[in-house]
Amino acid sequence: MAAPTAVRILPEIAAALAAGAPVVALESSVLAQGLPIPANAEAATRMTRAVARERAVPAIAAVVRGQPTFGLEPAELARFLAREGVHKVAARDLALAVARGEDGATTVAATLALCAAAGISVFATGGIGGVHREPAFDESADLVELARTSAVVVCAGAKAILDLAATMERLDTLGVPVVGFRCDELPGFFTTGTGIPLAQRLDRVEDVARAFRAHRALGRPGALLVVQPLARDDALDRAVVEEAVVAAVAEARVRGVRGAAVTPFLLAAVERATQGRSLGANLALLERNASLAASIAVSLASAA
Ligand code: PSU
Ligand code: MN
Repeated sequence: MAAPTAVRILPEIAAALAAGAPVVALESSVLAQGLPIPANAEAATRMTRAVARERAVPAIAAVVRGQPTFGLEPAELARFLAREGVHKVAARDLALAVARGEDGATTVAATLALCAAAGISVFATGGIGGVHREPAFDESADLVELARTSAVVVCAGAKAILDLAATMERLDTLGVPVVGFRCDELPGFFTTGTGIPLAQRLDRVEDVARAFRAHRALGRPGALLVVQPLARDDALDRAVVEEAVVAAVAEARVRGVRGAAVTPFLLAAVERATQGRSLGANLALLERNASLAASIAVSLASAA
């Protein structure tokens, strides 16, 4: 499918899209805001390699000096990893980042918007944004973009810093199907489980591909959200994470952290409270999700 000229797509990715070959979109906000230096470079390497290992083409989304982009040149990636002057770009910020010629790292919401523009239908991330614990009216724009972008999105659930039950209810209302890949309950991002049951479970990549084809054939506007837990060895204890999150939310309240700064602040606070163990889990789940997304993209491409 011909890509609109508004999005710059690196040749390897454009060729794959034109040939109907598997492509996996990756977001850049997790690299420029979600993870510290140098773990962010490790995340980029592990995610892109995981996609390539499954024989799909990785496509990192970003706004590069005002240009919406899939695929970063090495020097551009280095700039984003160094994160100086790189803004966090959510859906609402896209047009302004372009108009201002900024470097922008795209969140799940903004990456989904670019996926729709470029015709990319599989996307891997760590954990989606959702309904915050407080204030509860702080809801990530990820949710509404998931409701309006037809794509398979692979994640480890919503980020543990959120109100997960409320986030699931919002996904329900928005008509976003949440499918457990080899799991029956919502994974807790850093933890394998949350006790929140899922209505749907699939155990095979081909079944996910089939479900997405049905979803698309029905003309459903939104995403198919595929959630998978990290491996037990990489997961953190639920009580440890919960305690860290409660402390992080309290600290954010005291410091008056608001808006787009909330999620990066809470992730960094949880990392400190778990002596960096949440960081190891975050890297592991990013790689695992990239790998599953790539297999789904391969399956979709082979049956096309
Ligand atoms: N997943 C991670 N780390 C992150 C994020 C996701 O493991 O930093 C980012 C994503 O880009 C997601 C964003 O879209 O956090 C949500 O931010 P907000 O709550 O402001 O919408
Ligand atoms: Mn918010």
